[in-house]
Amino acid sequence: MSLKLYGVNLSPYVRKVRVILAEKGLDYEHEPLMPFAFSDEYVAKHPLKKIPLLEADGRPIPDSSAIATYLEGLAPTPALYPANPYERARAVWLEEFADDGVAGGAGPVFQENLLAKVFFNRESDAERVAKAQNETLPPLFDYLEGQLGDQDYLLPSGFSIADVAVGSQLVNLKHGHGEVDAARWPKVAAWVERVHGRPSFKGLIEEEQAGIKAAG
Ligand SMILES: N[C@@H](CCC(=O)N[C@@H](CS)C(=O)NCC(=O)O)C(=O)O
Repeated sequence: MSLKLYGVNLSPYVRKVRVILAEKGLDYEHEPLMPFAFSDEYVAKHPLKKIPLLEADGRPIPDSSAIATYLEGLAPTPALYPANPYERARAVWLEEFADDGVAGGAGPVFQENLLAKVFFNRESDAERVAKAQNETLPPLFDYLEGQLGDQDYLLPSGFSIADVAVGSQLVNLKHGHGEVDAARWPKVAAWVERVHGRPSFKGLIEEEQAGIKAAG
């Protein structure tokens, strides 16, 4: 089985897939494709013109959630989607909460405080950052604080795709010098440290930080 992943490592969706691959101990080739000016050949495989895309023995799988589903079937242990139907539905919901919700807060902070300055050579839009930090993210952190209760991870069954997906978006917040206020959301702040401290995340974060340092 050959696996080839397309997409640059600072994308939270590419990172989500790389964390899954690391958690499952799967080897893969990585093509750090930038999400601009896609070739016709790429668009034929991913008509939404986004990264990531995985090729499994040359067969294309677009979208991080579709890729996650594939990898779970390919390498069922350690399981990242719980077997219990309700827990599994919660895992899929929290994956969506990350990809469609947390991304809307962490993304602007990352784009304005990191990409604008380091990669695009323009001033950051402070108003956009303030809106993300003060309006978009707080209710999402409130929700996560409630989800965690006394648990180490977002689901009672343990580490899952929910932690991978939300944790991956919050790496971009960190890269953009945003943070989870530990005084206001102590459980979320501790959970972020726990998730980002796992070997699967830690290695990637260090690799990305080295790349950012070299670029800036
Ligand atoms: N739902 C998609 C989202 C992927 C996505 O938005 N990727 C961004 C990079 S972080 C992208 O390729 N953007 C290019 C564009 O929107 O033109 C997934 O989970 O794979």
